[in-house]
Amino acid sequence: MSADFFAALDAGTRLQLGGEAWLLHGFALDSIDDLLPALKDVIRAAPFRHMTTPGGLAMSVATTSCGALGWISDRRGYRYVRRDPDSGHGWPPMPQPMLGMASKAAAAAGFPDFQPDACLINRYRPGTRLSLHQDRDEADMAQPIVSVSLGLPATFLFGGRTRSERPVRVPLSHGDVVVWGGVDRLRFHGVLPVAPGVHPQLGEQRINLTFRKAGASA
Ligand code: MD6
Ligand code: FE
Repeated sequence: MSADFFAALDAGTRLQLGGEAWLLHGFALDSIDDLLPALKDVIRAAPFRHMTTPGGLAMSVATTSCGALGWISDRRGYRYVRRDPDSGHGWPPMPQPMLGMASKAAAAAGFPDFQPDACLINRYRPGTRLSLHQDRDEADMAQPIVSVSLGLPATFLFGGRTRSERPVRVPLSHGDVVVWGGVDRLRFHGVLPVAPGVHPQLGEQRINLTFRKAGASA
C-alpha cells in the first residue's frame, strides 16, 4: 500500500483493513466545521498534558479526554476515571457533533449501536510517535473503537494479534476515520513519527480522537 494510492482515493472511499476494521476516507469532513470548534472548547476545559507511564517516563503524545470517562496513565497504570486529575472536576461532556459523527461512522462500518462514553484525544507534534500497543482497558471488548485523524497526516501501523506480526502501514489524513472491532479489536497498532509540516486549519500538529465504550454496558 503506498501513500500515492491512498492520496488518489476520494472522500467516501472505504478500505477494508481487516475482517471488522475499516478506513472511511474523509468521513469526518462533512461535519468538520462543527467538530473543530467543539474540540477547541473541550481542549480549553481540559488542556493537553503529558501523562507519566507506569515505568515513570513522560509520554511524548499529549492527551486529554471528554465524555463521562477519561483515560489516564500514571505510575499505578492505565485506567478510565470520572475526574480529570489535573482539574479535580469531571471531564468535559462529549459534544454532540463529536458523538454524532462517531456513531454514524461506527454504523457505516457495521456497528449500529455504538454509544461511546469516552473520547481520548491525542496530540502529536512533528517527531511524536506512538509505539505498538493493544487497547484493552475498556470493559466490553464487543464494542468497537472509532478513531478520527485531524491535522497533519501520519502513518498508522496496523498489526496482528501478537506483537511479532509485521504491521501494515496505513496513511491517514485529515478527516479520515478508522473503525475497528470484533475480530480486529485486540490488534496491535501504533503511529510512526509525524513528519514536520503545517496543516492549514490545525497548524503544526496531528490530533487523533478515539471514541470508546469504556465502562460496562448498562
Ligand atoms: C492514533 N490511535 O491514531 C492512535 N487505538 O493516533 C490509536 O491508538 C487507536 O486509532 C485504537 C483504535 C484506533 C486507534
Ligand atoms: Fe490505541
